[in-house]
Amino acid sequence: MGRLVTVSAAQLGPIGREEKRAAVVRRLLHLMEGAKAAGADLVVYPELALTSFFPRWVIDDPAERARFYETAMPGPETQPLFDAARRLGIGFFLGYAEKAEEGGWYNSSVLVDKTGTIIGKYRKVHLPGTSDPVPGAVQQLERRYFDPGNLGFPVFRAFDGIVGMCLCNDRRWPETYRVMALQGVELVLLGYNTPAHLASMPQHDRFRMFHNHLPMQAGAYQNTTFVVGVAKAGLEEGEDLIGGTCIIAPTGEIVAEAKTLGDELVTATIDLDEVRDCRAVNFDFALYRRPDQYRLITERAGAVPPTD
Ligand code: ING
Repeated sequence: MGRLVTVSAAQLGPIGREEKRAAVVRRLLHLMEGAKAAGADLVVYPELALTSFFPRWVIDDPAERARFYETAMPGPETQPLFDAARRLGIGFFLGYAEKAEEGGWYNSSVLVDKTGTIIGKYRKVHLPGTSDPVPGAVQQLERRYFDPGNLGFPVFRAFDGIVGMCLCNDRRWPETYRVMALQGVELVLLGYNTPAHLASMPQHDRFRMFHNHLPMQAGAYQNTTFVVGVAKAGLEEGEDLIGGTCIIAPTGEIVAEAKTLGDELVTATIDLDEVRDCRAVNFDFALYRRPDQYRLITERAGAVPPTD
């Protein structure tokens, strides 16, 4: 009998700019109750799951911008989530915009156990887009509204395994999974807000879902870990966001996937012991990896071609 964990990926449909936190939390609670009814030990919400994806707008008024951040987690408006987790006996991952007590603004997530206690926090490392507005109506201003994550890629003993977190663009970078895999991660939880159209590269629109699943499947396979990727989806304030919420096995196969662009639970029971079997096939890190030959990965940010 393996280490069975039932996970519910809780995809969210659009969240309006003026949608009240309490209304969003009611949607999250409804999904949490559905996850519990499906037998889930853990429910995974998207990135920035409490608000509309506000980096799509230029927001110069500091008070208006502050509206989108949480000054405490839990705070008064999110406390019901923690209370429900304790009452139902289910854990959760929640993505949110964090105004840090020590200063700084982060695109963050928390991992919460079945008693409603925060096990760990993550702050998004890879911030896409621009610091300044670009021509056009739809922006990607995460580098304007968030500081780079400063907590690394921690992993936590939870849900009978080793669990890690990342957020959206992080899933496109192999280093994300590898740093967690070097700490023994068996289950990576992530949320995303990914536009279906990039004005700067319309010819890549046809790759959008392929480039969503590919890095998560590769990350799962190359690091022998489960990956749960959860979308904020649908037409949100005029911007099409992709769905594709999924649960991926350490073989790289997608074992469950969302069918809609709205609030939808995608649930699967996974056996964390499958990680050990996949590692045995090819990925015995200690035996096969050659860090002495990989130095450039940590020493160099941008590519430097040969001079000759
Ligand atoms: N969103 C997008 C993502 O990485 C993006 C940004 C979209 C980058 C498409 C490249 C191509 O999924 C966030 N929030 O990171």
